Amino acid sequence: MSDLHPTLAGAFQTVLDRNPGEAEFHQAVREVLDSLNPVVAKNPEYADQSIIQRLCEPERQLMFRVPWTDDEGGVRINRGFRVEFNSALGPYKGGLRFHPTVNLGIVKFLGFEQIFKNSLTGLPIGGGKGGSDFDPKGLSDGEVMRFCQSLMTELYRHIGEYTDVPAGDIGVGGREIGYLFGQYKRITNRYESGVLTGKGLAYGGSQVRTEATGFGTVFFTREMLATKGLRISGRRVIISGSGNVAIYAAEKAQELGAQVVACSDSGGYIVDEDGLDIALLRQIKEKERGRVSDYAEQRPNATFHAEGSVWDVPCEVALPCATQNELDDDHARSLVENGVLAVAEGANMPCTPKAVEVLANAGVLFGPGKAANAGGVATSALEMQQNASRDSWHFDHTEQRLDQIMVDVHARCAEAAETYGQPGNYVAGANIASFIKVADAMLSMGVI
Ligand code: NDP
Ligand code: 2IT
Repeated sequence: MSDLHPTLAGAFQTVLDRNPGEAEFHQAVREVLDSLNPVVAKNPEYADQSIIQRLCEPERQLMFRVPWTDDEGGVRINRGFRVEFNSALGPYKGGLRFHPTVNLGIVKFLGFEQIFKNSLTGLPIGGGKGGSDFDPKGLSDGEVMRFCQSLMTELYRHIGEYTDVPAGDIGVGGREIGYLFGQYKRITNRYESGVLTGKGLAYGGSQVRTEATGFGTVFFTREMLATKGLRISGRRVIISGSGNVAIYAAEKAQELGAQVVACSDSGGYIVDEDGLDIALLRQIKEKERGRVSDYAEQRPNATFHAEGSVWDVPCEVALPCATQNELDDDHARSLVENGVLAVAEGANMPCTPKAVEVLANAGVLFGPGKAANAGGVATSALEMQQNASRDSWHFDHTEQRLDQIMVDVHARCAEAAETYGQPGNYVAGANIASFIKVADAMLSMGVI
């Protein structure tokens, strides 16, 4: 951590005072502010009009009760959230997370990250996030449907294609978005396709949205490696998680010739020296809603490990694609000792600040989440474009758009890092490039 410019230090203190106990939110804010010293020093206008303070205060925070009935007839209560963080660049945009660990601080950290990520895409989307402490694991489709309908019965009044456009995140995939869209359509009596993204292909979804976050993370990794004259082809890759982001990161890495040998879930990790069988993994995770341990049982050379960490598996490229703070400084040291060349965050803030420091000191290429996983939300914006024009693009065309967006995100980060004297530092580059665009938009619009 650096010593902060007085404006940044003041803004950070306000965040600590005003949001007690929200450790992940503090962490996300601090990481951005740590990059902004040279920006504020060079451009004093960004210290004016309380731009930094305003950026750290959500425009609107919604919290509501979500009652639903389980299959036994019992009434259950969850808490729903939507934090509409910043709309300087466009309608609030960001996913919904359903996981028992969700609370206001988690949603604020994710919403804050989303402002900068969305700015980096170059597309007209503001930042927001939402979700619930609902745990879909082990519930029937009917229970998940009733929960989604209840959540939308409150959420519908706050969202809209020009206002706030939710999508998926942990625990929210195609099934949940379908139920949410159905209830929105029913309550409003409007077929407003652009109100949610990640929809099914049959009703206004975009090709490549399912794959986009994982594919984009691998495209970003490819770009980072290329700056050192390296290729991903032939490299040994490990991935954490085995959900939406992890599966499609693995698929694209394999398609580009890498050997993907490990992935995980909250129960442990698997190693498959034959290279992951993605079709089998998808069958188990997406269709059967099973565990990685089930995968190990069905593959002759795969092993399941309930103890230890996936980060102890030797690799050249590591892609954390599960959750926040899942890769700490000990894990980072283990990766470095095993010769890792590049780490790209498919998840949001999976590496702790100390882990990032260890990787940076060892000269490992490091792609922060707000850049490396921006392909998901970027393709959501492409879905909004298709919905607005009542059009639907082919897979190859959409994937080419995503690839170019990731090339551009990489270039924006690299250029800002260079301009502000930190070549190769993608953390600084991502924070600076994205901040400048949002701050310029906010300055233009006056004090609102
Ligand atoms: P999924 O729900 O599809 O998968 C999540 C995966 O991470 C599962 O394997 C899950 O294991 C594991 N996981 C979740 N929480 C924990 C935990 N506390 N400890 C250990 N493992 C955990 O989610 P996604 O793949 O969509 O999201 C993964 C990450 O990527 C998140 O950080 C999300 O914010 C980020 N992201 C997602 C985008 C998207 O488009 N979906 C876009 C950009 C970022 P288990 O099943 O055992 O819980
Ligand atoms: O963290 C993220 O960028 C997402 N969960 C995707 C958000 C979106 O609106 O597609």
